Amino acid sequence: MLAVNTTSVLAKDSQPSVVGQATIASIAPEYAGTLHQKREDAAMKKWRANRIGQFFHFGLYSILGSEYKGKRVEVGEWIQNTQRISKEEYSKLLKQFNPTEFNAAAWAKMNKKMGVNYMTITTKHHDGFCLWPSKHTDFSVENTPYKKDIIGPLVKEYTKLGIDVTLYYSVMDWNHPDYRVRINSPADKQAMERYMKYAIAQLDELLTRYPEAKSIWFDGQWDPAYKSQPEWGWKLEKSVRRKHPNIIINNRVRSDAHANLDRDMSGQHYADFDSSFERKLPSDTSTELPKADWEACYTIMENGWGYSKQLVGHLKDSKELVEASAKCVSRNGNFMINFGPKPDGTIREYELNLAKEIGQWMKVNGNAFYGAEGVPLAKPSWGYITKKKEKRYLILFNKSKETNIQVPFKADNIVKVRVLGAESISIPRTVEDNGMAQFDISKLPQASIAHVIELSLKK
Ligand code: JFZ
Repeated sequence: MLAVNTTSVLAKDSQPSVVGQATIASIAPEYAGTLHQKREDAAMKKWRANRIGQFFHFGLYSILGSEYKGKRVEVGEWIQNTQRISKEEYSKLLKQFNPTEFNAAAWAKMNKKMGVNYMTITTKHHDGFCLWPSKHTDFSVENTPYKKDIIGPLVKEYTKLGIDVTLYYSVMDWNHPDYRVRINSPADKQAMERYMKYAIAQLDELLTRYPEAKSIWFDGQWDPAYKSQPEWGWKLEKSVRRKHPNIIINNRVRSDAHANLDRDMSGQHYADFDSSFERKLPSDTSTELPKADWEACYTIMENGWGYSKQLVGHLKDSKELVEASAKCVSRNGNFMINFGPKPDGTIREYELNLAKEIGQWMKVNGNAFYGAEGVPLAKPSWGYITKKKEKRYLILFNKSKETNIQVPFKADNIVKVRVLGAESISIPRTVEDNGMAQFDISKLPQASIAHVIELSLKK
């Protein structure tokens, strides 16, 4: 047995290096970032208008619940790697995967009520286990006691409720015999080339089985072998686009000829949108809006994405998640909230409660996000501003600190002011010397999450 090529590196060990000054011309053109401006076709416009999404990490690791041999690990879906569990040992979990309570319609309904417009599911995470019965491998749901496809029912039920489905696919694969972390010999290169054919065939299979899918969310592109051969990711991306011309692909799909991840050496990101804002959001000190489409994702726990039996450390609550959503939309980004379902296929109480609280808020205030975008203004102290046509939405998070808020719009231009869900509350206005509006919000009761004041501006 080879001792090498078994341990993938963690993403944070290989952050993208952006040179910044290089020109596109100095990069092998086919491997350069493709996005010099936003895609404006209908599919991309829909993706952008969706704004709020749901993420699920579900797989064999869910069975372990972030614990191995009595020890808790922080990142459940990485447990095979961090606990050095052999392939043989890990694949024994196949015989235990039996989410008898899994109910795709119930998940979809829960997310519909939560007010999310798209959903991303891990069809295959880094461990290589496939949640659909892939004809290209035995390492799938088909060879578990459960036997049945998980992806098909999800695609069907979510699509039925008008929620777009994104298929997450990890390039990194700790199970496939041909996958290589590093290329140390011509044989390694050949093996990895066979693996790339496997990945292309699997993506073709996914898009054949689930043509309703709107997007592919790639991940795990940072191992040295994959990122050192830019043509591999490039071919993967091309093959997906050939199969499904409208598909939307995130930038974790490939590298340039200099092994730069996420963005090429000129700072141009790959594919259709930038998904490298993970567990972190862009700085809000700038008034300029990002030029490219982007998406951030948060998990409820500090770091883990797959199920954890114990919920420890800082857990995000509905207010923190809505605030992160507001921040993303106010900077023209999308936001995805991750849940880690239990091994029986149900969603834990904590996450169901979050979904409920967020849903109650979205029902009243979701218009401030759906189809909305940011304004190129400094972030106000009291919260965030979004816009949609002639409407402006003031999303107030820090009300307790202020009774009067500065509104960065001319008082003369504001034709109507209303508090969403509390239309009877009046918001007295004054005009500042420079003509800008100031609102007295002292009559607004304390909100459990945030109040939204909708302004209609003159057309
Ligand atoms: C990746 C996965 O390794 C992880 O298990 C999870 O699926 C998450 C959504 O994506 O983790 C990453 C990827 C990129 C960074 C950090 C963690 N990054 O760019 O900082």
